[in-house]
Amino acid sequence: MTRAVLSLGSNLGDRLGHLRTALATFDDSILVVSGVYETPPWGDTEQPAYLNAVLLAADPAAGPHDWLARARAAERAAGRVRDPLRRFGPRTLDVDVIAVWTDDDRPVLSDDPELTLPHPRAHLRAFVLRPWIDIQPYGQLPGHGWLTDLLTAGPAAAEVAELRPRPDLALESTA
Ligand code: PH2
Ligand code: MG
Ligand code: MG
Repeated sequence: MTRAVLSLGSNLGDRLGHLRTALATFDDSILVVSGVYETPPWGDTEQPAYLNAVLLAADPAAGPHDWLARARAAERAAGRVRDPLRRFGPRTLDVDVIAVWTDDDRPVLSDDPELTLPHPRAHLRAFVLRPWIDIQPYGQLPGHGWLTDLLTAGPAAAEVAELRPRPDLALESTA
């Protein structure tokens, strides 16, 4: 059994539809889904705004790499085409595995370049931390501490005000 926090992002085409494709892929394993936020592009600023959300999922049979395989399946289902020259460029759907915990509540740590855990840039990204705290107010990012601290004093704190909640675009959980 593992639990995972997954970050969803889309800035091409039917953005909300692509986030829903991700929800359909994780389906029964979804425990809770955050609100949707409209967020300015991070890392590569010459691209449209993103819709971002975060979900918490659990599965008795899934190991860390199974979460990654499902994330990639969701991206394929949304017609994602990778541009090797634009690492942080636009995409129909990006699903990132942010952190994974075992059933005895230990965070999984991994420096595998295919799946680094926790996600090495999560602590820098308001578009991950802000939706995440919606669903886990007392959550911690392994290795970086409380989400509340990261959002008020960490490198992402300055960007929080630039995110726009989109309550008009709620993602219903399929659970
Ligand atoms: N994803 C990226 C690059 N930049 N910016 C925002 N606002 N949201 C994203 O999901 C995002 C990004 C590459 O993974
Ligand atoms: Mg990403
Ligand atoms: Mg990704």
